[in-house]
Amino acid sequence: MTRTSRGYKAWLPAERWPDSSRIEAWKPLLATVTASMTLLPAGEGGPGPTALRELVSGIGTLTGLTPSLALQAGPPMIVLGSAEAAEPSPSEHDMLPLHEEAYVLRIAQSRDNGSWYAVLRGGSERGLLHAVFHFLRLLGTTTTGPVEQEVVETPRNALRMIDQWDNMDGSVERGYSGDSIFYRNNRIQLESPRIADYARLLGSIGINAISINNVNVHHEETKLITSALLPEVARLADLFADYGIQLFLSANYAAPIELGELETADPLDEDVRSWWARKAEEIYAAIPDFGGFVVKADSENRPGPFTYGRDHADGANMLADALAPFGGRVMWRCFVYDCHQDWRDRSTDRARAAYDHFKPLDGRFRDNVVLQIKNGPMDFQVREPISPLFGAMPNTNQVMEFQIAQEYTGQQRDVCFLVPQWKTYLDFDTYLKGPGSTVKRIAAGEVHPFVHSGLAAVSNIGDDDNWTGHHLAQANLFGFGRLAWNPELGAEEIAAEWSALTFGPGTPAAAFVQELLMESWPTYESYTAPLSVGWMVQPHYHYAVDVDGYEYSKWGTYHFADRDGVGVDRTIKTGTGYVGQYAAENAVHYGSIESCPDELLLFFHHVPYTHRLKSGKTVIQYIYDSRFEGAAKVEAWIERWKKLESEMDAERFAPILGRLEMQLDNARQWRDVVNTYFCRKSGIPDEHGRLIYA
Ligand code: GCW
Repeated sequence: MTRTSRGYKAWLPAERWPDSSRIEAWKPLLATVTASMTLLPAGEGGPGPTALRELVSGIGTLTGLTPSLALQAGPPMIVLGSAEAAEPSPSEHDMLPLHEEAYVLRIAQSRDNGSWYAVLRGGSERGLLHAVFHFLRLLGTTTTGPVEQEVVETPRNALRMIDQWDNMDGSVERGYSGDSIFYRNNRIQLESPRIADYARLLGSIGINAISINNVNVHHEETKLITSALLPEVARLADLFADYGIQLFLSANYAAPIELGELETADPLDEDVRSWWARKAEEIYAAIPDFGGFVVKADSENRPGPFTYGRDHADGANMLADALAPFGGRVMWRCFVYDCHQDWRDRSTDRARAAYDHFKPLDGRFRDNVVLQIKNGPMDFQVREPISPLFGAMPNTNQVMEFQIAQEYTGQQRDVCFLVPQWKTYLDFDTYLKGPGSTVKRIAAGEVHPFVHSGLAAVSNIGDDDNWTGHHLAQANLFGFGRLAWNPELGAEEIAAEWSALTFGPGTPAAAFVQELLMESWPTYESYTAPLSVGWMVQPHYHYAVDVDGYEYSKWGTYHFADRDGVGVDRTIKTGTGYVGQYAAENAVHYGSIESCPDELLLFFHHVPYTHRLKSGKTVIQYIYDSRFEGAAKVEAWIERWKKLESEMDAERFAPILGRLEMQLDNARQWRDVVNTYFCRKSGIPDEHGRLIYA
């Protein structure tokens, strides 16, 4: 592990600006830093001191300057450049009280003597830390000298959370970038500098919560809440707190049994209730700022309240009551469905499950319970409609869960920049409280009066030197943080920002990477399972193609291809009725073959291969064309990437080329298997006579 490698530094300041004129232009501003005294409590950590340290070291890395430091009393604030110039002209915003995590950043030139200054003011030290990272992003994306500007930023989502699916044996569930940075051999790796470096990466993009173990909590991880491990967990909590990030743990619903202390986990049993109440006391004694629990219960064979004839509200409330005296929260996941389905049974529809289980419970959850709902009704496929549950429980706190780890979207071997996909969800109008009830507004708590809400996502990092396996997969982690802070940011804007920070502003590599990222989701979609029918992957493993891999399985994930057609009828009249879970506007829109958008057609309808899409193509011809186009696109990327060899560092050029070549193999295999499969089923040849192995 080389902490100095380019990949390791990711989007943070990594190397000296190549042009000395840029350094000269910024020097008057960057040579002096004046910070509020409160930022330097003797020997203590916390986001304030972190902010100052990050600023000084970022300036040093980019410019080689060592700013002189002056201290002054006052609220969390840093002034760069001429402090005298800054003081007499405070902008109006400096007077406003700011939300705790908000900040003002002003760069200006003194009217008196032309000297440059910048003022960074936070609503708290956490706000100031965000301001510093904003400023460093600005430095990292500029090719010119300072420009006058003023921004006031408040995070749109209160909760911006990362979920690690790390196990204590060192493995990572759905991890595609090596082993866990947190654990090895059932021990917490406290000695590893990577954990603090990861906190830094997350802090730099505005993440404010992290759950540090897999939602599938096995025996060893169950012990994270015991006196043996809590002191170590507390040290992790401190590392994250320095970057303004609150620590959560995934809890085993059956912990009292698993730890050998009780014989039941019945949420209404008094012993169970007081066991958890004592446990909460113990946890908060060790970690006063503990965030709470993430819980996967009665899902994929995990224990839960169903065992005792109780429901999810009983289960979640019991834990919530234990945490409430300390301000803790329960993130209760809604990924609940029958994973022992009989494929012969056409009446059960896995897509319906979350809504069917949870919707009737609206109003029964405590204020400190937050339902965590996956973005789609199935499972992080390359294309799914929005989960109809999101926003459908006006009296229950909710966060949306995305998956940054590319389980079904190329596993960080294939490039698939997910920000454009996430934006289709965030921008989606649910109509649940009239027009304009978009997912991003629901998540931000602007539609229903949620006490807690926001966005959560499954992390994609591991102990690979560059964190994410594929260098370009870092863009997804970065993008999630940026979007969680401000869902109005454009996908292209985020791609541009990340590419510039990572490959250097204005470089040919940054320009091409930005383009490639923006093409990557549609490309991945075009060679894998067509028109949102989903799955078609090798069971369990979920990367390579296997069209019928899940077709006769217990998992409820079927495409129903026969000789005449393909797709799942989820309509009210003839199908599973799933579409009826949406507000009327969307139910009607998706429910009719005429109005259902092409890209979601096979999710909602079973259609003949000869059905004409809105594009004018038949379904079968669309399948053939897009599979060929997808693989050809990857070929073209490789040719363009090769031309960049002399423009960039070998450290990243070769591995990225290697991944693109793997992606091409994968794309060709998908293309040929899917095309052959449908050609054999339908007997309809390709109009253009291309090679299909029928
Ligand atoms: O997508 C499925 C994954 C499981 C995962 C589960 C979940 C953590 O294949 O590996 O388990 O979702 O979200 O709980």
